[in-house]
Amino acid sequence: MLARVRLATLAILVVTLGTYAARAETATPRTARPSDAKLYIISPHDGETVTSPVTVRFGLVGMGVAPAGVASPNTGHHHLIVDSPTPPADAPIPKDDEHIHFGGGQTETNLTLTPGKHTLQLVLADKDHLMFDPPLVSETVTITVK
Ligand SMILES: [Cu+2]
Repeated sequence: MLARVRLATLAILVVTLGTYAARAETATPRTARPSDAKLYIISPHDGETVTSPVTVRFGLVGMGVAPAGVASPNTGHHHLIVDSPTPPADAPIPKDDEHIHFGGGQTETNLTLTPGKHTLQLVLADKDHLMFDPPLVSETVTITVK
């Protein structure tokens, strides 16, 4: 009886390990980053009422900015997420109106927004547009455009 239980446990373990190995092979490796790095939106502030176009300034501490495609330790480029949830960490950041890449190494932008409420969040990603490990994201800022 005990032997049968052990065999069943072993079978589950083998299946689990096999699944894990398959997943590890297909996942794109993410770049490690300094644990004390911090990403934040300098302006506008959360709750602020602004006029369009709004200047968004990107704040980064403990890491540097490099253009996309450039391999340099502890650097990345900014992504501004507009009116969209934080993108998943297991795929490159999408490139569309809600996920703006600053592959040139820019640290601010002038954003044209429609009147009403909008959310802004920064994500720093590596040269291949992949989030770091662990992800480096800012707090989400909610603004109102007049
Ligand atoms: Cu990018």
